[in-house]
Amino acid sequence: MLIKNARFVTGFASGQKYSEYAADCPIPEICVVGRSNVGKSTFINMLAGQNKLARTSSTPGRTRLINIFDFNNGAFRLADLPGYGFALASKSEREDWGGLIEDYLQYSPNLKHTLLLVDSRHLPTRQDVEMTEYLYYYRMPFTVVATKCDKLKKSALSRNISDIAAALKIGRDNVIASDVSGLGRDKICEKIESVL
Ligand SMILES: Nc1nc2c(ncn2[C@@H]2O[C@H](COP(=O)(O)OP(=O)(O)OP(=O)(O)O)[C@@H](O)[C@H]2O)c(=O)[nH]1
Ligand SMILES: [Mg+2]
Repeated sequence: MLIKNARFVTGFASGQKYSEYAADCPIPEICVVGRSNVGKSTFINMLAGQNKLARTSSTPGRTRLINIFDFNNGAFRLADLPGYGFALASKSEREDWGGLIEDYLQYSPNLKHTLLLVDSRHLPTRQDVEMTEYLYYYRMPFTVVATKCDKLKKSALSRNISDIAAALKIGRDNVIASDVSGLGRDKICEKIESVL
């Protein structure tokens, strides 16, 4: 799968609005989930080959909506979701975001696959583990993507990928190493192709 073009479609503040909309345009969708600041929006830009498609920020809590991006003129869509576990958000906001992520996962009619992003420098958080348990429970296929690999030396990266896979109880081959410079792009594109 070669990515030829990408564009922002629209953002949704409620799971219900989103699912009404999505039911009317059955384009296969892949979502990007993970903790706040892990690099979800940066990852989407990296795949698209565009710097400013999805808004990124060094401050956690940038993405607050379900943002939908169209790739290759309707071949598939990516959903950029708000991050979880942002400690500085007010309690109601934190709960809202959790709600929005879960609403998306439960009610997205076109969801085919989930990309769970984790930080390559750290072991998965409790919420990352809960997310994998959630996806297993609902039998939703997913792939783990380790972000920010440019920040690690090769030997540390290899060790961390093994540790992340073990912590999430998945095979090492199910963790794709990625970074903003394009590492992992080909593997992700292959994965998307196999999902479609
Ligand atoms: N060095 C490096 N920095 C990265 C990489 N990916 C993301 N970042 C940085 O990490 C910060 C967060 O990136 P975002 O893409 O906004 O993260 P997000 O997961 O969308 O965050 P929320 O929308 O708040 O949930 C930004 O300062 C990015 O520049 C990467 O591969 N390498
Ligand atoms: Mg974001």
